[in-house]
Amino acid sequence: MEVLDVRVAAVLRSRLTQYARPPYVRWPVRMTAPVGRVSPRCPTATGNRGGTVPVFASKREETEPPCHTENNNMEFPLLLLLLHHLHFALCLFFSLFFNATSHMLLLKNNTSPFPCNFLFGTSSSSYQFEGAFLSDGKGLSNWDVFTHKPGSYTFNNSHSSSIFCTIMDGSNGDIAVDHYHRYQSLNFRGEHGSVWFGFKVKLEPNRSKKGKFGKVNKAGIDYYNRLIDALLQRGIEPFVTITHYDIPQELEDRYKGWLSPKIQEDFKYYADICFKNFGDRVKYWVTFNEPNVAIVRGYRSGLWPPARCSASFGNCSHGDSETEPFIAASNLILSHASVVTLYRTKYQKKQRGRIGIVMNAIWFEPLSNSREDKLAAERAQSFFMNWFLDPIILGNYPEEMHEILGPDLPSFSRNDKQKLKTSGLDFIGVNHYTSYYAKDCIFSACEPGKGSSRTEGFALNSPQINGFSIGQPTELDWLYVHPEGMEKIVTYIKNRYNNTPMFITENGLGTLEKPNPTIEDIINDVKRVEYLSSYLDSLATAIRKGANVRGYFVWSLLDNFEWTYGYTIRFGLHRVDYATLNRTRRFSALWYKQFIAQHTNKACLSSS
Ligand code: GBH
Repeated sequence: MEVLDVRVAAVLRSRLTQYARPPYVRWPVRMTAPVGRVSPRCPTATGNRGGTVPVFASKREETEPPCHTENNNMEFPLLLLLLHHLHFALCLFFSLFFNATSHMLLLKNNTSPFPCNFLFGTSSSSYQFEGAFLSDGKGLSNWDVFTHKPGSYTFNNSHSSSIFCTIMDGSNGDIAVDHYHRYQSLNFRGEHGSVWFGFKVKLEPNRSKKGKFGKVNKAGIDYYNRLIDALLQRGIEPFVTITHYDIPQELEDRYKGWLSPKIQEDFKYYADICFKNFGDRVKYWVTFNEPNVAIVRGYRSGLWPPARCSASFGNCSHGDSETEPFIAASNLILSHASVVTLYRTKYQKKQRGRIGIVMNAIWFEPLSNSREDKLAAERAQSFFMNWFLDPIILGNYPEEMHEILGPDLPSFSRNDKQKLKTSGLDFIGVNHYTSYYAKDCIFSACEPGKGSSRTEGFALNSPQINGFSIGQPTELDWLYVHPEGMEKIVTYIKNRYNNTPMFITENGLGTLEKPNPTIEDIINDVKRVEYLSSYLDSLATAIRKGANVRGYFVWSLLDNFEWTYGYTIRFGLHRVDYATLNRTRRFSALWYKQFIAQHTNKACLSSS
């Protein structure tokens, strides 16, 4: 059966304010906005915090571009972007659906190393795809607010004055690829997912219930129900992430988001709604996407919301890069544990699904053969990935973290430890793109600052050190092609965590597009195919050697909103024209389809 796998984001939409507004308005559509209504422009006045709508201008001015990629003449500038919705984004990963049974059978007479019920698919996320950021009563997420705030990227408007944005191309996810409105044209088969979109679940705040959201937004539930059903009808397995970076802005305003232990209760309440409403059909749940990235960028470098850091780490008005990431992480880890416990005790027996977490996983290669650099590579991993997986799977933080951080590492109470011990996870999701070198900074000298700080375990990590490059550079400064890293990271995780089942939940190559591209430029993405093919090869080697890997999803189905990079970077197997939102299938989509067909064995399908 042909199936696509898509990772869709759904969102819990918490409402801050009642918006009576047209369903979908985008600049330069003329509208007059009453005070308090959202006006989608980034450079709004500061000092408006603490109200119900912290960031937006009270009056819309039609003459100035918003901070999304429009320029004066075109509604969408060249590289633009997509969508995404609300809070606590629920991401669905739709996997290939092979009438899957839960055990792994190796194919007979088949050279393919991929087990016969292996899930192949693609990934997506709600803020990056959905758009419709104010539709159907959706509330504001921290990313809705952040992308409309003033930041350090400068643009000139039509009056030759400057506007300052948080996103490189001045864009945001207000529209993204408009999946919210395009699911009717959902057509995955053969086209590898022309469109789909996530759900919205909206929670209405009810302040009388201390620290909790109140009513659920029915429109949101309905939307995600329609989406899940549409996927299943097409033979696509939904693989759902409850939180892909964004959380309701309200939680930031009310108690500082992840810095407060109160978030554990709200997160559990939200997850319960997801399990209750969708768990009859969703069999793969992910609590968090890349918490290691979200926490580091939110609380150490301050490049993402809530933009907190200390002066030597970035440019923030508040924060403490040496302590807050560890506090936020600890609340997040305990939130994961509560939700796993909830699923296990209330739903799993009946719904028979599995639950895990997704980590960003970089392979850290020692810069030299010295013992010091080898230890540094271990420390880099501990301070990046094991920081989260160790407590969840092994019950406590890595030893190196205790040694280096001392009391700055929050300790787990006896109760917490008990909770961690009984929850755990059913699988580890691995997002792997790149490898970095690691170099010792304890016994040898390193430049002070990011990349070698105490918060990173005194291990300098970077794709290039002292003129040595870990692999072929790409158009993205953070992504170097080093396919061996796939086998190495998968094997590392296998050994450290007792061969817990793994899914490669993201892997892909981002590219830039030249202005006025020809159709050839758009379609002929040979580099992406080479990248994917080499990484899949390396994954195959790890599986042959015994790694328990059960699925692989390409990031991404479509070009989409790439966070700080806005719409300038393209990861899609399908290209999106941001002026029309039309999609064009790239060569890589065809190649991937064939790859899946070759590695799927009919005999296996019927026997499983
Ligand atoms: C994934 O993270 C995300 O889960 C997904 O949402 C995203 O679209 C995808 O990557 C592709 O980017 O600004 O130079 O400091 C992968 C880890 C962490 C890689 C943040 C890019 C920013 C690099 N990402 N990082 S930089």
